[in-house]
Amino acid sequence: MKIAIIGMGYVGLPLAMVFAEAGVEVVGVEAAPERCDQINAGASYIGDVDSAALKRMVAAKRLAATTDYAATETCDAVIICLPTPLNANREPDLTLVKEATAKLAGHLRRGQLVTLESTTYPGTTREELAPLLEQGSGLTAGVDFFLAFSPERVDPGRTDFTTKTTPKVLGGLTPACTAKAVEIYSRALDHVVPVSTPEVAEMTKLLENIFRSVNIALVNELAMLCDRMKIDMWEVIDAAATKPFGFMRFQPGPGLGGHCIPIDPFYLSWKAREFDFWTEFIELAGKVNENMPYFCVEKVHRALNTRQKSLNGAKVLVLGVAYKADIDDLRESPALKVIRNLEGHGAIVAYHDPFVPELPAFGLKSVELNGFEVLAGYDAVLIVTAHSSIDYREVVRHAQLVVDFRNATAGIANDGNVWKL
Ligand code: SAJ
Repeated sequence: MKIAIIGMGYVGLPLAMVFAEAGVEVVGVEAAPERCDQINAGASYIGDVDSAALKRMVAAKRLAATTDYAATETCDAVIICLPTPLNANREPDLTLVKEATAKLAGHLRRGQLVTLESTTYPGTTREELAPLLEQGSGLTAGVDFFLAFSPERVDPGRTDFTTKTTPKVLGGLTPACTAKAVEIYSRALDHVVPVSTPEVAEMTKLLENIFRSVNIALVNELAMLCDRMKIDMWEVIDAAATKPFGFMRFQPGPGLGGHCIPIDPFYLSWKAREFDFWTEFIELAGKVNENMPYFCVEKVHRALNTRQKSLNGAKVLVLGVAYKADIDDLRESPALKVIRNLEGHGAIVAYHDPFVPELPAFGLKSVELNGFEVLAGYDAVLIVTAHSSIDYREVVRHAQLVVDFRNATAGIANDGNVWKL
């Protein structure tokens, strides 16, 4: 068996490795020549892919990368793993997927399977990809070639569930397309979950991520209420989490970051309008989550005020700017909105993040904590992303004032110098 994977990013390269390690020959079709060179040299640029393992697959001629779509012609399957962002008007942007599909169509062969893995609205596979592939090849989807959707479920940095071990949903244009996708993916993945149509598979991924966005917004809204009612929301969540059934812990924070949760729900709300349907939960969750960076800055305002200090002119250190703990990804990070908002109020902002050496957009470099003494020189230290490598006991011990948006200081005794979201 030989497969092609279009897009050697945080989804495509791990998937390529799983197929290669299962004995399948894989060709990665990647637009960036330098990435092709790195892959062919066995040098991984994706945290979840070990360079030594990559080098072994390349040496065994089970994995190679190219910019040339002609390489797909000899493959049994072609899997598309490309970004699906929102455009400036926060509408779905399928440009990359459509351009790749049009290029692929010129090389499509009878009997091949094409699978889209990029998160998108229900109907994309049938309404957008099928016509593009048919027009470019003269072949008919579901008759001459197989077509399916299979949502990616990659969580970068996670080790308990990996690309190989996470159940994989597959929905084909026809039952034969689904069966072909099951045959191909079962060669490499531990669990495949066939569903009846691409739309079911497309909607499955959106439900998964909207579920998170809405529940995070719920705890964010209750955190703002608890702030006003002087109730410790973190204690409430810990107590609620003792319920062994019917409850799932989510935590308030400074907002939603990442390339999935802040983006994916709006693919569905956009499509829903075509059906005269308003996805109010998605919109409301977006509004609540988008407000969190501003709520957090207002909290800093109040904390400084209790020390007769104004935000204007205050020296503020932000601890953690990545969008979530223990990774280096800045995409949609709420920390960036917090910093911009603080500076807008006249604060003098610095940051420390062991994973992010600099923030060119702000002209900032991560400051070294060394012995933590440096923290005493700031009017406020904000825990925006709680990387596990930082000793928060030392932070509380040295900082004049800590505003903790992640409950990283839970259980650490303090002299009243800690405010929590
Ligand atoms: N966040 C909160 N409170 C929470 C959980 C998350 O404020 O209780 C924030 C995070 O700080 C982050 C954002 O939301 O800024 C997103 O966090 P996330 O834990 O959802 O992490 P992501 O964005 O990496 O989501 C990915 C998704 N994976 C895929 O789309 C394949 C998501 O479906 C996974 O459920 C999630 O990882 C996960 O469980 O880690």
